[in-house]
Order: sequence, then C-alpha cells, then structure tokens
Amino acid sequence: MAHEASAHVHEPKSFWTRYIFSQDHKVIAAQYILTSLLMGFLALVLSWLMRLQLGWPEEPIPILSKLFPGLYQDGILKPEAYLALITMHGTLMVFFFITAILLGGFGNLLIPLQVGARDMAFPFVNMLSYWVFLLSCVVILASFFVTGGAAAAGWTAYPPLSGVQKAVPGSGLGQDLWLVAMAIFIVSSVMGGLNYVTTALNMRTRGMSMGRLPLTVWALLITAILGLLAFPALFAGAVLLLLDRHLGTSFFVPYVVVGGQHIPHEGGNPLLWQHLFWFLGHPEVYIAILPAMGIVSEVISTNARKPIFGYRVMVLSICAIAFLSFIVWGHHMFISGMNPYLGTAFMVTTLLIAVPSAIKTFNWIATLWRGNLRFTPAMLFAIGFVSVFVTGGLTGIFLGNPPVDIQLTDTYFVVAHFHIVMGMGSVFGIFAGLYHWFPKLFGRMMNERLGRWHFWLTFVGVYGIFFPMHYLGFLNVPRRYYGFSGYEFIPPDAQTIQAIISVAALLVGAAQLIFLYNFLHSWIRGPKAPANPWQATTLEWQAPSPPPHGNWGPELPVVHRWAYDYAVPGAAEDYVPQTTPVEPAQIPQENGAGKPASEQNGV
Ligand code: HEM
Ligand SMILES: [Cu+2]
Repeated sequence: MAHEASAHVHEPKSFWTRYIFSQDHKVIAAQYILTSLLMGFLALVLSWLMRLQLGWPEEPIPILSKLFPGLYQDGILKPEAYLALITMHGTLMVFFFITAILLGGFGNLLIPLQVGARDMAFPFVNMLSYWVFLLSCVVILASFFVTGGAAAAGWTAYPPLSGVQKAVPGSGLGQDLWLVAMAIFIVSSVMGGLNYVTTALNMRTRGMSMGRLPLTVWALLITAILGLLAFPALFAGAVLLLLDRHLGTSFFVPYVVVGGQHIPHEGGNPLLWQHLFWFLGHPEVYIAILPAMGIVSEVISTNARKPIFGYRVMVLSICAIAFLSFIVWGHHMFISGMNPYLGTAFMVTTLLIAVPSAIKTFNWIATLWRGNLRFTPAMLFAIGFVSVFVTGGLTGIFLGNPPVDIQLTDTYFVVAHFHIVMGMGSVFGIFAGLYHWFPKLFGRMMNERLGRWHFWLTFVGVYGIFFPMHYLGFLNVPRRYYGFSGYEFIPPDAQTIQAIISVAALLVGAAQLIFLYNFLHSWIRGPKAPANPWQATTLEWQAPSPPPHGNWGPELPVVHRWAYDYAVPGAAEDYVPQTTPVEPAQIPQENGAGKPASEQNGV
C-alpha cells in the first residue's frame, strides 16, 4: 500500500504546527468542533433574544441595551433588529454550526479513523479548509458591527429584499458580508468535501470493503457528495446577487420602486434566486440530517449491543434520500405561482422521501428491539433523535402537499416542522456523537449524570418549544414577525402560548449551559478514557484515546469483518472488533459473521 510507506509522517514539534496550523485530521476535527460549537452557542443566544421579544413583547429589559446597544433601545428590541436576528440565527445554526460540526468535525474525526487511514488524503487542503471556514465565521460575525447591522433578509436571502441596498437597514453592508461569508464558507466546504470523498473511497485499509464501512462513514461520504453537488449553486447565486447589488446587473432584481424612485434594475427575476437557493437549500437539510443518521445508527447499535438491523437497506436508504433530495426543491416554492402540474410533481417526489425515511426509522427501532440497552447520554440522544425525526417528519408529509402547504406556509407550523426535524434532529445527532466520541477525541470521559440531565431537560424543553408552534400555525400566526398586536385574526391566547414557548426556550438554553460546563470541565479534568470505553467494534476504538499522530502504530489495522458484530453467538465477549480474524471452526453455520458483509445485514 503506497500510503503505508509514506505514512510515518514526522510528528510536528512546535506548538504552532501541532495545535494551530496542524494538518492532523484529529486536531482539525477538534478545531472545527470548538469553532462550530461557539457559533452554535451564539446562534442560541440570538434565539433567546427573539424568544424574549416574542414571549413578552415591549417588556423593557434594560441590561440588554447595555449588552447589545445596536439591537436594543431603552431595553426594547428594535423592530428591524428582529429581522437581523432571525437571519443570523438561522444562518449560523444551519451552516456555521450544524454543517460545520457534522462534516468538518465528525467527518474529520471519523472518516480516517473508521476506514483505517493515517490521515485525510490531502492534509494540507484539510487544514486550509478549516482556516477558510474560520475566515467565513469572522466575516459573518463582523456584519453585526457594521452600519445598518447584520443582514435581515432571512436565511434564504430572497431578493428583492436582499438585492436592493436600501430596502431595510440590514440590506446594506450587512447583506454584502452575509453573501461574502457564504461564498467563503462554500469554498471551505468544497475543500473539505473533496477530502472526505477521496479519503472514504481511496484510503480504506486492507479488508475494509465498502460493505464493511460503518454507517457513519457511508452517511458522511454521501453527504460530502451532496455538498459538492449542491453548494456551488448557492455560490453562483451569491456571486450573481453581489453583481446585482454593486455592478448594476439585473439577474434577480426586477423593476423596483424604492421611496418613490425607480432604482436602476429591470428585468431580473427573483424566482431565479429561489431556484438557486433551494437547489442547495433542500439538499442542505439532508446535509444536516444524514450524518446525524449515521451517528445515530452507530450509537444505537453499540448501545443496544446488537448488529444494526438492515445494514444494506440503511445504506440504500441514505443513497435514495440523497438522490431524491435533488428533485424536491420546488416544495419550498408552492406559492411562487408555479404551474400546478409542476407542484404536483414536486409533491410526489417529496412524499417519496417518506419511504426511505420510514425504512430507516423501522430499522432503528428493530435494532433497539430486545436489545441489551445501555442508556448512556449518547444513547439517550440517539433515541431522542428517532423521536424528533418521526415527529418532525410527519408534519413534512402535511407540508409536502400543496393544498395544505398553501394554507400553512409562512406560519409557525413551518417553524415547528423544520426546527423539530432538521434543527433538533441534527442537534440530537450531534450531541449523541459528541458524548460518544468525546473520549476518543480528547482522551477523557464526560460526566454521565450531567449528560443525562442535559438530555432530559433538552428533550422535554424542545417539545415544549416547538410542539405548541403547530397550533400557532393553525391559528395562522405568521413567521418572521416582530410582534402580533393589532392582528384581529390572532386570538389573545396565542400570546400566552408564546410566553410558554419562551419559558421552554430558556429552559433548553439553560440545559445547554450544563453541556458546556460538562464539555469544558471533562476536557480538562475528566477521568482518563480507556481505548474502548463502550466496547465498540469499529476501528477507531482499537486505537488509543486519543490516537497518536498517524493513528496506528507501524502497521495499519487489517479488517476482517463488518462493523456490527455485537452479540455474536459463541464469541467470548458480546462484541467482536472489526480487526479480529474470523476463525471458521468456531463459528456456527447459521451465524452471519465471516460471510461477506453484504450477506450479513440482518434482513
Ligand atoms: C432551542 C433552540 C432554538 C430556538 C429557541 C429557536 C428559535 C427560533 C426563533 C424564535 C426563530 C424565528 C421565528 C420567526 O420569527 O419566524 C427561529 C428561526 C429559525 N431557526 Fe431557530 N431556534 C432554535 C434552534 C435552531 C436550530 C438548532 C436550527 C438549525 C437548523 C435553527 C434554525 C432556524 C432557521 C433556519 C430559522 C429561520 C430563519 C428565517 O426565517 O430566515 N434554529 N428560531
Ligand atoms: Cu425542502
């Protein structure tokens, strides 16, 4: 193996090359995880500000004026600041937290370790990808501090609002920085994606056939391909929109009159942006959820002490979901005036996604069925994932139907739907992954008791926040509104519900502080982790915690079996690592171990 010989990379000696400009995938994973957690935390703080306003509108909170002078006046949120808050909260959560931590964080940590490689295929590009990501973080955060404040056209940045400089305060420099930051982010994610795909395909160690790959690697591989195909559409969109804004082109901006003046645009079509945006935007929700699904499969199988049910079908469902995700984007545009026949086509493709999704859910439940369950925090979050995935997925079936969507679009029903399924789904998957692989990454154990508190408060709180929003949606309470006074169709009890939601949001917020404490404290003080604390089978657990530079000793590991040999009859322990050779004599005929992975998937 060519890379085996060249693999004895010299361990970098200086602090700078070791921890800062490192090319080691584990250090880069840690950098991604820490940075994106910080971005997620900022996005969470923004959600508190929104929830305070929505729960108790016009209730002055003087300290907020001191903390955020740009957003508040006399302790009350400025109406235009609310739009900046939703925009930045959504953008930071979707891209800078979830996408970055799943692909940059878990992709970096798990792909090389789980395929038995010493590092990524292109370590330098990998390092570059992190630093470019960090630059995009700086640019997007800088937009809070410029004249007019941060972008305010929503995370979808629809023109003309995002195309016309003077539309709202945030449409100035703030919107420019948003577009530039997104473009930089996309450059970084393409560099990362090339690495993840190449490494998963080409750097697999001896014996690691595709049918033996852990489902996390499958999910990350397919997700990386999705990203490579989808992100460039938004990159193109962002560049064209910048041209519209600054060089007088009219790709997206039609004839618009602002303040009585016709601004110099003519003939652009805002719908073009919607197509470009959602051609990324819909796959993006699967970029956020597929890696979470991979993590959840891994965590459930390990902690149920059972082989994952239906391995091959799990892989096929990931591929099916990924493929379908490219031909459903029109469901975000049902009210754009599209031809009803086209709407029907998008409806059919959208509803088709329910099939592989339901198969996966069935398989997780079948894996849990009669398992020897260990309720570690990771396992709790993985089961929580299945719960929110079902709850949020069901409302997706409603919204996928144009007749229903036309009623509910732009209401809190939509806010409920996407937060539960892609917001909380991804977040639960992320927490499951963090609790599960923290010992491998940092070499220390996290506190399980705090982890369980974190889970239960989050789980209960999340339903407290997002479940009542369905009802608000039925009342037609619109999304992206700063306040609801004076709308006759909204009954007064809607405000009571808003306040309850806000209490739940603050509870969930507090629960995340428990996590933050646990994370930081365990990183410094946690008990030292053994190599394989969960008695898991995949390759990373055969390396020390944390693995040394180059991951493996002089020899690369050799893989002899698939990734889910739990509870193998006749085996000494209830798990058999992938590196353990198969001894035919000891294996009863009816047991699948040792057969090609494709034949032992439990179906
Ligand atoms: C407890 C956690 C969270 C709370 C309390 C929360 C709260 C909110 C609120 C109040 C809004 C604005 C609703 C409106 O006026 O239309 C919003 C919008 C949004 N949130 Fe969250 N959120 C949370 C977590 C997340 C997560 C994890 C994601 C990741 C996907 C996310 C993504 C979004 C997006 C994309 C929007 C839409 C922004 C827009 O309309 O342009 N949120 N959230
Ligand atoms: Cu969609």
